[in-house]
Amino acid sequence: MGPSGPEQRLPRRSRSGGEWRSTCEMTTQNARELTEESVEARLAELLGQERFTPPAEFSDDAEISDPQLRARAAADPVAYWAEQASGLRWSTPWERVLDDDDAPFFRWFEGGRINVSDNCLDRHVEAGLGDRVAYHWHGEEGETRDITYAELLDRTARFAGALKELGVGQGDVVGIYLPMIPEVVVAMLACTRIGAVHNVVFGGFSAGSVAERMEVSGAKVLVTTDGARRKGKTAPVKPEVDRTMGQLAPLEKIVVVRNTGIDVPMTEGRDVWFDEVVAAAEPAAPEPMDAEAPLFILYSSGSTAKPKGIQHTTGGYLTGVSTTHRQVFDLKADDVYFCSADVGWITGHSYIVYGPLANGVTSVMYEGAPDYPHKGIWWQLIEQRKVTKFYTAPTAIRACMKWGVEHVAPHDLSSLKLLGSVGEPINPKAWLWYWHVIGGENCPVVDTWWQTETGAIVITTLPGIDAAKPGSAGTPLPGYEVQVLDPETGEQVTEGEGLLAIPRPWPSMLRTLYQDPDRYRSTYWNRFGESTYFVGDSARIDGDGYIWVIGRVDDVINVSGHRLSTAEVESAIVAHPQVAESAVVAKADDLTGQAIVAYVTLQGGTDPSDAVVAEINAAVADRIGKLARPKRIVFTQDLPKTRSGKIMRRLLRDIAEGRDLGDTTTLADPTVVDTLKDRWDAGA
Ligand code: 6R9
Repeated sequence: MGPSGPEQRLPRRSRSGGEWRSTCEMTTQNARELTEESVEARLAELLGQERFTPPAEFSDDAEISDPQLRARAAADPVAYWAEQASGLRWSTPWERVLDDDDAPFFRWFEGGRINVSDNCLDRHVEAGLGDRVAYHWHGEEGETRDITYAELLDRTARFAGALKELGVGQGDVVGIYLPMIPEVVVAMLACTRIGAVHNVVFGGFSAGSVAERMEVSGAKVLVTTDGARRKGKTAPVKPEVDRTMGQLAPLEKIVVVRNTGIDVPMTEGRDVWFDEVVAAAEPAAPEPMDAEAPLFILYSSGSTAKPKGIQHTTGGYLTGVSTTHRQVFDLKADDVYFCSADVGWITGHSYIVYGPLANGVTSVMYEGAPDYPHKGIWWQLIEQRKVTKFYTAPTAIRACMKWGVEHVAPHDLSSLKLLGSVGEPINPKAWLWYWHVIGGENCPVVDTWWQTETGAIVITTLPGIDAAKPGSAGTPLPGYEVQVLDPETGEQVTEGEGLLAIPRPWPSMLRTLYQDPDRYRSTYWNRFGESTYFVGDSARIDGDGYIWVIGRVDDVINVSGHRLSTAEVESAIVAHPQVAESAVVAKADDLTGQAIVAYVTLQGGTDPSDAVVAEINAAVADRIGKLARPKRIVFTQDLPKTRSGKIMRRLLRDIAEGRDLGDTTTLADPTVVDTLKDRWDAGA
């Protein structure tokens, strides 16, 4: 691909850096004197404040400063998205921006050809930015690696060549099961370079769940590692992969990244070392891909035990993530951006890999946990790398609040200019703590609402022009329309509560569920018709059009911003030979947002041995991952069921959250809940 095509739209350098910095330093000076008491007192003062307007220094230099942009985009959203897409490098221009002939199977930028790795790497290197650092990688034990755009391009092109030599071609699925190391980015980009479809599985999931996802997606190659580090310990990964993956028919090759250096078994003819194939390979050129060619599948939890293979495509996804990343994070060429998510989640895909690289910014990538080697590690990294934009989740903010300001106070956070939040509703107190303690009351906080399905941020505040209301995500970004609909009538609610819906297609939307178009249709397009996307969240809209997301309306639990399905956890529990039945519900939790509570009936009695409890927990950890282990398991003789045999989960949630149970007359046996309540209160 040549350097022709539209001029690349890279962020400008910030104008008033010096002025801004001095203001920030003043506040951080105060921030260093933070105590729990001073913070408590300040938050109490701020709790009454409904709106937080952007600091003037920020607005003056904002990427989006035109308050009319939303209105202009709304007048012709298709033209607006075409304008955004033209900032990318296309090898063949599109013929039609939006094809909605076969709704809900929408197509964007039809006829266009584009390569994602070309846009994320080659384009910047050709523009002379090869020496710019793409990632400052920080390991758990304090190691650092700086990877420039030129280096990332070289590694990616070589690994793409290696994948081709291993028999991977356009449309083939490649599984990626790696910790937060630079190779995860190389592996993803290498797939996009040759049109292979990646299927990244979060490193915190068990090898068993990886095997399941590899099987259902028909992955040909899996890229994994010898072992992973977590909080000072090394966990073997490859032996676990072998144990669960050995029998998978379509899986032809396993590529192993040497990460911890532990000794691992390699199967002759099937397993190869990443560094060896990269060294031996010829670099591959980026292959122009159809705009609608599948880019990746990412499994996400739905209402049933079977995870949904959410499928994104090439041109629309890249347009959505690059546009929203630039606008929401107010990108400047000298930014240092840090997103604390894991690459295995959609936040990592869109806002650690594709958005930041498409925009050519420098990111910090951290391998470890927020409390290892110490509870101030993020703030230390922000200070050391002079991070300007930081993006994390409410659950992490609440954990930091609990750990105390003493872990923040020693660090100079005056480089920060903007803070982001994602994954679940952020409660106003956590918002205010973030704003006051981390942002020094000088950084806009953007609460970004979106989903694996939406691919990119949909609702938030434009940081240079919109006031933020703590607890509300804000309003739809330009080019999007979002509605709150009455659950009974489907009518639009202009002020009040209802179900969130998106009545118009957008470029980075999912295109289907992998090999399951019927489920795609029935999950998202049945409730309000074939052109209105059913989100699955309930929300309130206020008189200013600000949206306050309440939570999921399906059986999806959100633990620390991670989506898990109740059915998935239940199946893992009932797999235990002594378990007869299980019902899993979410309980509100101060730290993790929601926590998992499992009600379990055993074959033969309600009093399990400690071994059974441990085995149930181990089964959940093995099938799904440690994060899905129930916070509490209540053993019971019976579960509350309707006469038709449906478990009444509402009652189980009420018991767990200590609410009044209300009407229980529809139950087949109303005494069941009284016994359950007693067992709950007794801590059984
Ligand atoms: C990006 C991501 C999606 C679900 C979504 C909603 C919840 C995400 C939120 C939020 C309130 C926010 N959610 N961001 N709720 N405010 N800012 O998290 O994707 O893992 O697919 O989860 O998360 O319930 O429907 P995903």
